[in-house]
Amino acid sequence: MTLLKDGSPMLSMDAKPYAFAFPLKHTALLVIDMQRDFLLSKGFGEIQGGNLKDVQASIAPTKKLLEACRSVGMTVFHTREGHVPDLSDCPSSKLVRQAAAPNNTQHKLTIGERGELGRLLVRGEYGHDIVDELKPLPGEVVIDKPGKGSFWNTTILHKLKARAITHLIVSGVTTECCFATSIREANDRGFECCGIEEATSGYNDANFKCASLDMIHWSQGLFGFIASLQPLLDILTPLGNSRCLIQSTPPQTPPDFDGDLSITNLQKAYKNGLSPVTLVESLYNRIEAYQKVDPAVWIHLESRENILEAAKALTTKYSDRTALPPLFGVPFSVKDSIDVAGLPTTTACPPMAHIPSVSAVVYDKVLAEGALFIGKTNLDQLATGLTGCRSPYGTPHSVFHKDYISGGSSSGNAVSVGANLVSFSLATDTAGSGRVPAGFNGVVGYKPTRGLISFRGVTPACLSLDCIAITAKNVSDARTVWQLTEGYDEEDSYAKSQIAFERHVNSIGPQATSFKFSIPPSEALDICSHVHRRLFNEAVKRLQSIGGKLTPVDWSPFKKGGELLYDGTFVSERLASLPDNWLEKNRRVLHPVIVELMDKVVARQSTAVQAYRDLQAKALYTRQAEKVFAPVDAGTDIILVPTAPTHWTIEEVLADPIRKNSILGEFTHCGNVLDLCGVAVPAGSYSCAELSGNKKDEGTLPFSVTFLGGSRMDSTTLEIARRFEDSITSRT
Ligand code: TIU
Repeated sequence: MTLLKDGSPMLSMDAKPYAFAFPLKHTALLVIDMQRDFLLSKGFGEIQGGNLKDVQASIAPTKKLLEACRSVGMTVFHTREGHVPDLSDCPSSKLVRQAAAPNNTQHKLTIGERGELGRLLVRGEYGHDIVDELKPLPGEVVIDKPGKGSFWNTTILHKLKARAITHLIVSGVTTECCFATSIREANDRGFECCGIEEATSGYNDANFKCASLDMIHWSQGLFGFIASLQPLLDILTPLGNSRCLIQSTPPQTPPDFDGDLSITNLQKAYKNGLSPVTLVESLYNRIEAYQKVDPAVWIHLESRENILEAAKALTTKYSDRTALPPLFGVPFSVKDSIDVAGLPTTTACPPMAHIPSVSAVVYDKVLAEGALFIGKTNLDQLATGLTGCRSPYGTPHSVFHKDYISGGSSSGNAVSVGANLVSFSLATDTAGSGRVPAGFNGVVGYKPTRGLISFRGVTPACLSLDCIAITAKNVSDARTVWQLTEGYDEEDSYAKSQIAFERHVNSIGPQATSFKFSIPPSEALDICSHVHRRLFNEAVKRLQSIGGKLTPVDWSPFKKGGELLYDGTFVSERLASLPDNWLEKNRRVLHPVIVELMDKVVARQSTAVQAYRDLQAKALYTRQAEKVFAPVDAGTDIILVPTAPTHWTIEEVLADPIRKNSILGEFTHCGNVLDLCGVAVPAGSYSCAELSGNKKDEGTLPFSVTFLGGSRMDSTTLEIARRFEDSITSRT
C-alpha cells in the first residue's frame, strides 16, 4: 500500500491484464442486480436462464466482498433492474422479443406479469428487491435501472461523480448481461473497472463466464481488469482491522465527545460507541456559553430537554451501530426562512411570521438521515442583504472578532457552524447569502446549482434566483449534506431534471490530477482591499501548485450578469414574493434599511419592457457563461474569485448600509443569475491591523475564496475545492 499526497491509501492487487491500482477514497464497490428475481426460484432469472445454481453460489463470495469493502469505509452502490408499475419505462422489445421466439416454451411469463415473487421485475415487488444476505445499509446508494447497463436512464453517473468516484470494483449478476454491459458503459465514461471473478455469475457459466471476463481484460485491458476475490480480501482485511471502525459489541465505557463536530469524525465516533446523548450534554453547554459571547445567533433554540429527547429517540430507533444513517446524531441548524413544522418561520420579519404545518423538503431529508435539529438561526430581514446587520433579532458578529460583521443574509447559520455549535447548517443563497457569511466565519459555504435541492417550504427572497445553501466545517461535509438532500422535486417549479449530460471522469494519468482554472481580470480585482488582493494571489499560486492551469477567461458575462441582480429589474421580484400593498402596510415595523431598499425599488417604476430586456440579457450571459465552462474547446473547470472583496466592521456597515452591502456581492451576485454553482472555502487568515492600517488593532480575520463552477458542474467544482482545502490543512 502506498499513500497519496493527502494521506489516503492507494492500493494495488494482482489482476488481469496487469495489477489493478485503486485509490481507496475514489473507489466504489458496485453490486449489480443481486435481486430475488434473478437469484431465487420462480423469479425472472429462472425464466431467462433456468440454471440458478451458479448465481446462487455467487451470493456467499459477494457477501465476503461487500463486508470487506464496508470494513474499510468504501463507498457502496447497489443496482436493481426493474420497471415502474405501468411499465412506461420498458421498451416493447424487452417485453416481446424473447416470448415471440418461434417454438417458445421458456418465456411463458413476461416482465410485469405476476409470478410467485410478485410482478416480474416491477419496482416495489418482493422479487425486485435485493436478497437478504446483501441488503443495503443506510447510506449505501441503490440505483434502480430500467436496462441491462447501469448507466442508461439512471442517476448513477451523477451520483458516482458527486462522490468523486473514479474507480469501480464490480460484482453481481449476470456476468454475460448486466455485469458486462455495465463495465462497458462505465469504461466509456472514464471509470477504471475491475470485475471480481467469484463475485459474478450467470445462467450459463460453463459457456459464457470465462469468455465474458476474458473480453473485458483482453488486448491489455480493452474494457478493464478482472481479479480474483482473495487478493482483494488480502489487502482490505488488514486495513479494515487496523481501522477498527466497527466493533461488534459496544465498549464498556462509552467514549466521550472529543469536541470535533465534523460529520466524518462524528460518524466514526458514533460507530465506536459515542452516544448522541453525551454529545448533546456537552454541546448544549457550549451553546449556552456562546449565548453570552453573541446573543444574536438564534431566533429559536430548542430546549436542552427537547434535544436530549430527540437524541434518545435516535438511539432507540437505530440500535445497530453498524447500520447508522449517515447523519445519525449530527447536530444542525436551520435559517429561519426555512419551514420546520410547528415552529414559526419569521424570516427575521415578524409581520411575515407564520407557523407551517409541514417542514421544508430539505429539512425533512436531513432529519430522515438521523440529523439532530438544534434551532433556527438569525438572518438579514427577508433574506435580503449580505451583512448580517439587518435583523430585529440583533446583529451577530464574526466568530473571529466582535467588531466585524458576520456577513448575511445567512448570518446565524455561519456563526453557528463557525462557533462549533452545530456540524452544519441549512441556509439560502440568492445574491451570495450562503457564501459571504461562510467566508467571514472561516467555514465552508456551498451553493449548489439551483434546482438540485428542493426549495419547497422556504420563504422566497427572489424565487427565480433563490437557492438552498449548505454551511459546513469542510468541503467533504458540505458534499455529504448535498448528496443526501439533492433530488428532483416535481412540486418545485424550478427543480432541475434528474438526469443531465455529464462529462466523463479522468481516473488515471496526468489529467486525473490537473485542472483548468480562471480568475477575474486585474481591474475587476481592484475592488479588493490590499490584504484581500494579497491573499487572493496566494490562493492562485496554491491552486497552481496542486495542478491548476491558469486559463484566460472572458469576464464580461460574469460582470454583466452580476450587475443585473440589483441594477436591473430582478430586484422587483423581491416585491413580487410579498402580498400586494404589504410594504405600505408594514413599513413602520420593518427594518429601516429594508424599507429604504424596497422604496428605491418601487421608485424605479420598472416596466415590463425593462423586465423582458433583462430576461433576455440573462439568457445571453448565461449562454456565454456556459461556453466558458464548455468541456470542449478551451473551457475552464472553475473560476476562482475572492468570496468578498473586504471585511467591514459593524460600525462601517451601519454608517453606509446599502453601498457597503453591494460591494460585498461583487464576486457572488452573478452565481444564481448565470445558473452557476459555488463553494466558498477558507484560505488563510490575516491580522485586523493589516486590513485597517492601524497597528494597534488586535485579532485576526479569515480569508475565503470561492470556486465558481458551471451549471451542474458541482462534482468537479467540489472536488477541486476539496483538493485546495486539503493542500491547506496538510501543509499548515
Ligand atoms: N437475462 C439475464 O441474464 N440478465 C438480466 O436480464 N439482467 C441482469 O443480468 N441483471
